[in-house]
Amino acid sequence: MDNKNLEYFVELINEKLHNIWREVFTSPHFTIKEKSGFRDIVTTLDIEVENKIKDFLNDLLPEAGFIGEETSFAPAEKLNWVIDPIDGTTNFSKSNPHFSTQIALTRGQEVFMGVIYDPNLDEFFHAIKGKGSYLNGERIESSNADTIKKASIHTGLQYASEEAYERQTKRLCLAIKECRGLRVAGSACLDLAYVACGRADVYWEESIKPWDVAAGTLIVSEAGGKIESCINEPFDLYNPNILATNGNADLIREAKEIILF
Ligand code: LIP
Repeated sequence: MDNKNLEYFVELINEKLHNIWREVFTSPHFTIKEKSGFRDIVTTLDIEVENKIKDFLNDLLPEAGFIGEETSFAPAEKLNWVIDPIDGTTNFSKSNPHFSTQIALTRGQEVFMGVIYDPNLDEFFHAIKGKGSYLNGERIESSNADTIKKASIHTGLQYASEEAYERQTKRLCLAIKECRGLRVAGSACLDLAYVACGRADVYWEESIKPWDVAAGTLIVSEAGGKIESCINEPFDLYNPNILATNGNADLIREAKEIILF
């Protein structure tokens, strides 16, 4: 994948996402449906935004497939756009301004480029593999926090089993005692973007989706951070149980003591 093309794609996607959200904010009407349960909802705007993004990306790169939270799941081994139109849908549905749009270009476990756009703060995070991470065009780097006592930790409350629930509640209890701050903000994409720019130092979450993490894994890695699994197995982009850190070995060791017990 040619970097010149990827830089051009980032520019066009930046402009397109600004235009889409300008339209949404002028006519923010939507209805809500439950998907797999009371905690997993979708609004009519999620679907509308995802379809607008897919139409735009299809013109940009017709040979790429789509893995979109609301409308499609192409084979992972293909070249795919991975899309979360509104990450933090619960926040969005309650006019909580902490949400984002995520787009990544992937093939298998490889992420070539990723963008995360926060339309409320007008913050556009992006990375191209091997070219660093940026916030509104300015280079960003993960923090230099070297101990959990200096760390602001983000997490989410997804769990897929009673065993995972027990694991997560134990982690939360340990983190409360050990870290400087603990946040459950409701957008995995922004949790990852914040690790990349130093607003957070650690983020973990189990049982989330490729569209919650694809762009963020690249943006964190290109900012000097590290992406691993928060359970004892290799990280899998298509079945993510994620642990993102600022890359500091001492912090990672201490974080794993409360996360990977
Ligand atoms: C959300 C994630 C968040 C997780 C929520 C939800 P969505 O994504 O970003 O981290 O804890 O349960 O999955 O569904 O709002 O796009």
